[in-house]
Amino acid sequence: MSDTIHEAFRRGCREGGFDLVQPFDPRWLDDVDLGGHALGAAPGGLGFFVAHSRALWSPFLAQRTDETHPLDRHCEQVVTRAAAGLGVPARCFFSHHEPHFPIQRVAEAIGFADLSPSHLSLHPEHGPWVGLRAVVIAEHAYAGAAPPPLPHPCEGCDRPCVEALSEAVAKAQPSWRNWLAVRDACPVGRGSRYGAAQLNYHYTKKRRWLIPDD
Ligand code: B12
Repeated sequence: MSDTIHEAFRRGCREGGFDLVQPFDPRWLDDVDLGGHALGAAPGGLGFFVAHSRALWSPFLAQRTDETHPLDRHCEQVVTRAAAGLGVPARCFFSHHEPHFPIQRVAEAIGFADLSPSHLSLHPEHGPWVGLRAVVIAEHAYAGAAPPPLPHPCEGCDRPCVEALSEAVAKAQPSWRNWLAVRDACPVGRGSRYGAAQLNYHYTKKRRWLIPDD
């Protein structure tokens, strides 16, 4: 049953471009400060962490609607639909909603992504080239293993991201290229860097970049 519920949810997310879905036990968050957000999980609930790599881009372009914030809306639609398909009550927490849900803390606690000194979450394979989008808490038993062991790639790294971050925050108004420099400084997951269109859209939100990557 649990495998089926995992697979159905994962499939729904993957079809929308959210290729990184990790089930977890909400009890792993018992000691995490969620900044006042209440998960409302009954003991024994089932959590899903929803994120994406560069794999998001094509499905998003194909499915997007003509909204002011097309990516946020796309995320809400895909995740809400996948959650409804679980067939049990479920709550969705989106990283773009305010007050902000501390999704990076959750990512670390469930073994999804380590936190770097530049405040970026590093996925073991994709490094900082992931978007963290939603957490879903369902009324269903979690039947998996303990959190996966998380590599700590910043240990033993020269941490070039710290200098890049200092340069960004030293500016009264950092440009998107300053923020991009922080991500580019990280040696982890360089092969997963977003393509030109996805990258430009993520950083500038200019609609002219809503085009396929080569
Ligand atoms: C507000 C915000 C920002 C603010 C940060 C200001 C601040 N003081 O927090 C600004 C505008 C500067 C920013 C910039 C960027 N952000 Co931003 N941001 C957010 C957002 C929406 C909320 C953060 C928050 O308040 N969390 C709640 C608090 C309670 O959590 P927290 O654990 O205490 O704090 C974390 C963050 O706030 C952050 N943080 C805390 N203080 C500071 C100070 C500075 C200078 C920065 C840069 C970050 C930062 O790090 C903490 C973890 O270490 C999150 C999504 C989310 N819900 O988390 C995305 C998020 C953290 N951002 C993200 C990204 C990608 C970026 C940018 C690269 C630009 C972009 N949007 O593409 C840049 C550069 C980031 C960097 N580290 O280099 C991604 C990170 C993905 C990843 N792999 O880690 C997130 C998760 C959004 C997403 N959809 O994936 N961001």
